[in-house]
Amino acid sequence: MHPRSVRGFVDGAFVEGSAVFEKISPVDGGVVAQVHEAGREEVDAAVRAARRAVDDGPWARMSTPDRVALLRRIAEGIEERFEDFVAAEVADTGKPERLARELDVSRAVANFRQFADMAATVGLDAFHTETPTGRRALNYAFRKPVGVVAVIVPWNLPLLLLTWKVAPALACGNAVVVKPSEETPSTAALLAEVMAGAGLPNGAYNVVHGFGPESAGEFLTTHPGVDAVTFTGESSTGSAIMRAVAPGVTPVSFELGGKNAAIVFEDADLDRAVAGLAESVFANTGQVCLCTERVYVQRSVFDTVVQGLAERAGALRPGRPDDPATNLGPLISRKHREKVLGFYAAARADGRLVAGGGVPELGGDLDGGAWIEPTVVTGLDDGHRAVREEIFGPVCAVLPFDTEEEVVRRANDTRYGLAAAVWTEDLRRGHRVAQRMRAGIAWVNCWYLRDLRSPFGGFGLSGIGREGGTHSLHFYTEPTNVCVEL
Ligand code: NAD
Ligand code: 6OD
Repeated sequence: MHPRSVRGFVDGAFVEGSAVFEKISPVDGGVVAQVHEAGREEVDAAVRAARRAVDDGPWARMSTPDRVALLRRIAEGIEERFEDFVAAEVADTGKPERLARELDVSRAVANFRQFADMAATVGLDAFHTETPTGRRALNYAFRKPVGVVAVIVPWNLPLLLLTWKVAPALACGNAVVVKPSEETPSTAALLAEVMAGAGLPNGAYNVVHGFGPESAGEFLTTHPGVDAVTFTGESSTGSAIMRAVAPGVTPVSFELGGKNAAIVFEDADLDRAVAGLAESVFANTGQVCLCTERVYVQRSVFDTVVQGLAERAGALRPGRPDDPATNLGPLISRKHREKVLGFYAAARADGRLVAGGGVPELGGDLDGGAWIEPTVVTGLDDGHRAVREEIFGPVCAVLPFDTEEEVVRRANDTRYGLAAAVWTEDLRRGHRVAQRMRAGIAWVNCWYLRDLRSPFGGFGLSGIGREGGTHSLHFYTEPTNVCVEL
């Protein structure tokens, strides 16, 4: 197939970059796209276009009901081109088409509808004040867009994570400059077509492509015209961005890495627990920040759970994304596979691989891809690097425990704090343990299920702030408290 050309989008028009790089398919190693990389000048043009859009013109003057209607038209626009989005996401990531349909593109539609609802219904914080000396006043917090928002996102759920930030930013009246991952540029560009078709005024949605350091990511985060940065990606990149924005004291919202624990008590419904655990470990080839990488299992049911997980790993079918039998995609790149294989080697040296551990031979052109076996490890200590560091692949370490107190301590013994899952039929224990998790979300008998109005984010190295529902509203607006003496 001839590689597509993916360009940036600035002030309502597609633009060339200062250089072009190749996007490589993780399925077979072929070139899927020629991507226009934004240099400093192109990034500057995007930020200026966004500034004009928020300061004056049709976007700045648009009423809330019109903005809400526009967000709903964007959702419809994605639905109308649903299969184009699926094809673009699959070409970049290699994920099974079914996953792109059921998760990535569906959630993009839901994100726009969710934040349209929020913008339509949100009220003002107001307080009636009476002082001891008898003065009375009405205080109300009038919310304004924060301004130009830089949106920097990773490659694992490209459109889902991008729209999770772009939808609330636009719902609050901001203009955005989006920097998608260099690995997954395509759906951000396609979304630009939908935005234009829905009637979004020029400059409200801009896309710059490129890498992080010394490329579009750095040029954007160091640009003095950016009023806020919302970022999803690795914790170390979050640190670099914090340093970049420090001179301007620019607000940040960070959704970063995780080393998520699941806890299986002996009273769990084990069939359901093993099915849920397998999904939480292997979904999207383990490339979801919420994926479980540490599984603590009460000793009496340890062997049953290990065997169940190994069977589920062995039953996964890697293959072409359009084959309905495929339920496991490749990793995003050969480079990422080297990193994950390094953890497999360390786990093999110090523990026992009960499933996987290598690279599958799929034959033909697929052997040029970034395929890897889903893997289950036992026999590692809590201090092992495969138990402490984020791997971001289809792998978990399974570790035995004896008591509730012990497992709470061990599960929380991490500098990350994104997600946790508790599997038990004892509801009181489920609530008790979930509440004690030092994590942004703690599931009981489920995984990756949540209301989009609820807070999403992490403790420690897993991030700064929360997004979702009115939590997003707080990040994407600045209030002026108006105090009127009565
Ligand atoms: P990454 O941090 O390498 O890259 C993310 C984005 O940041 C990309 O667009 C990249 O080009 C850009 N970038 C890199 N360096 C930069 C810099 N110095 N300045 C500005 N931009 C820069 O992450 P990744 O490898 O694309 O994604 C995987 C990571 O993302 C994992 O750690 C995963 O846990 C995390 N993640 C977290 C969440 C969450 O919600 N907490 C969600 C998805 C992914
Ligand atoms: O579902 C979401 O809203 C979200 N932010 C998910 C993050 C997944 C990480 O890879």
